[in-house]
Amino acid sequence: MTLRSRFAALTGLVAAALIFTAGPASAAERPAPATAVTPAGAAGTWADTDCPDNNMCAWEHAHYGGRFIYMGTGCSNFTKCFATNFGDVASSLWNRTSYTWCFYTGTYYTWREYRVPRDAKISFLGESWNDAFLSAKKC
Ligand SMILES: [Ca+2]
Repeated sequence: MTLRSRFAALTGLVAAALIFTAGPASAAERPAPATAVTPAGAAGTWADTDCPDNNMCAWEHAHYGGRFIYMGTGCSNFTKCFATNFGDVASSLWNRTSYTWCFYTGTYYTWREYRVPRDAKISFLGESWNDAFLSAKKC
C-alpha cells in the first residue's frame, strides 16, 4: 500500500464516520422543550400542539416553528432561564393561561412592553416586535 492509497483509505473512514454521526434526528429523539421550571435541551421542530395548557408558549419562528419554550410564571432573562438562549428569538406566541402576559424588550421587565391577552394566539409578532423579547411575566 502506497502512502497515497493509505491516506485515501483513512480519509474515506473519516468521511464515513461523519456521515454516520451527522444524520438527522428522528422525531422520537426530539428533546424536551426548555421551560422555566425544567430546563432541557431545545432543538428540533415544534408545533402549536406542543404548547401545554396553562402555559405561555413562544417559538423561534413564525407559525409556531423552530425552537420552543413555555412558561408557567415568567422569566426575567430569556438568555438564562432556559437550557437554550432564547433572547431576541421569539417570533410567535400562544397564551394558554387565563391571564394577560407582558413581554419586554429588556431583561427584568424593562424597556418596551407588549401585552398578550389571555388565549391570544399570535402566528407572527410583526416587524416591530419580532426577535425582540428578553423577559416576560403575568402583567
Ligand atoms: Ca425568530
